[in-house]
Amino acid sequence: MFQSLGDRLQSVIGGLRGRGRLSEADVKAALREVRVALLEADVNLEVARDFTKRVQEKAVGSEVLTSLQPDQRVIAIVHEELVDTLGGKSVQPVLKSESNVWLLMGLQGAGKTTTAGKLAYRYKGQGRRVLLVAADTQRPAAREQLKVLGDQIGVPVFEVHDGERPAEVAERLRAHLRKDFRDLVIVDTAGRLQVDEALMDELAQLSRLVGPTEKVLVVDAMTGQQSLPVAREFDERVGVTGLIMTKLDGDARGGAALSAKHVTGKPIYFAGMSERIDGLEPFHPDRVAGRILGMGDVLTLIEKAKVLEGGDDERDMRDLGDFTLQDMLTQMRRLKQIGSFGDVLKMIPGAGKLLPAGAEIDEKEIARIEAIISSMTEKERANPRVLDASRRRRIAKGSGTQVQDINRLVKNYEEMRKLMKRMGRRSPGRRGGRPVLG
Ligand SMILES: Nc1nc2c(ncn2[C@@H]2O[C@H](COP(=O)(O)OP(=O)(O)O)[C@@H](O)[C@H]2O)c(=O)[nH]1
Ligand SMILES: [Mg+2]
Repeated sequence: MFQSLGDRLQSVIGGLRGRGRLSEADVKAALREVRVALLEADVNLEVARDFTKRVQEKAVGSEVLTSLQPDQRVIAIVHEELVDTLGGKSVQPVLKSESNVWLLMGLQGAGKTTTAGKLAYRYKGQGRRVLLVAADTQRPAAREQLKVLGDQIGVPVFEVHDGERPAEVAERLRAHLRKDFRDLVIVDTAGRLQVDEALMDELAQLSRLVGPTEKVLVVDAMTGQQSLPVAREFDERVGVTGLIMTKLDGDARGGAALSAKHVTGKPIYFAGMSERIDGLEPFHPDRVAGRILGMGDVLTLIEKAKVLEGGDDERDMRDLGDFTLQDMLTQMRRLKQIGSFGDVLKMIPGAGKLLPAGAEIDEKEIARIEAIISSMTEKERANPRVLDASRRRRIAKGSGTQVQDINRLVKNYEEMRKLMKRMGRRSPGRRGGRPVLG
């Protein structure tokens, strides 16, 4: 996500490094490049303009111009403004102890049905009694898709009938819930290719009749910021409480996410990060900004690892600074199960840079790293500084690799450890505590 925007911003800011004191003209020139990068990432014009204006005001009015390391200050300001542009504080949908009804709406193909399944999976995992409602009265195939998802995750699916009126749907649903109580009802609705009157009427009626506690608009990040203006129509006719942005994996340039708050005025609750049932993450503007700027997203990484272990991994939280090679291997083994290694690596601070340009590190690479680390003694794993030339030769031999491979691994590890330490010190999540639902 945001790969090329991140690269561009990092290189513009990196260009300020080691230049000593900056003039106002230097800052302006850098910000012009930032603005071009934002526009190329499909960020809304006004958002891009405001963004650079605010960064410039802060930069010129602060110690940036007198600082000997102005890039550090600039990156902090850009980070702050990115967080703000992405919506500021993370917002999650309201979830009461019972009687929650969430209505999912959006254009066809936005990812409503997939997202309904992901949400059901997520909250079932948190002990909720979930019901999925397949409310597309036009297309049996759309209902079947949700049925398959429900079966897969063990969540019941309530189906509407072909052509059933919203009033009947609401009535049957109410009767159904009286017999089989559910505390979270997720309604997947029909989409059209474009907003049309019939769709809006049906949605508005359904919404009035079932009384949703959250009205969530699902938007496709791949479509770019042009996926956003429909939010106004949905908001006027049905009301929108928040957004879920899908397909933020892949080539999404980021324009939709960075423009969403400005264009729709609504918070992004979740981001869809893959087609898989577990590919949904709470949207944390600060973490996303960190990822864009290559500071990585250690907190999301740790949460994923925790989910996988099913345990509480306090140690990881506390001791990021003591990150050892052994930790690196443990993380990698766990994370291999979570998703593509390339995706995972991008969440580690600075690690995105370790990826060869345009290429993802593949499973073979991780197997090689595993082999190398497995050939080390406990002591070497805990403290790679003891690795002299003869130890490196021994490890290379033992793992069937070359000495250069060992050198590269140690170098990468050192870099990662340094960044982890830095990130661990300033990660905002430590002050903020855990998100309500995350
Ligand atoms: N890569 C990726 N694909 C997604 C994501 N969410 C949905 N999709 C895909 O988008 C397509 C349309 O999704 P669907 O849920 O049927 O959209 P709907 O018409 O709004 O119900 C499907 O191929 C999904 O697998 C996501 O977060 N990432
Ligand atoms: Mg659908």
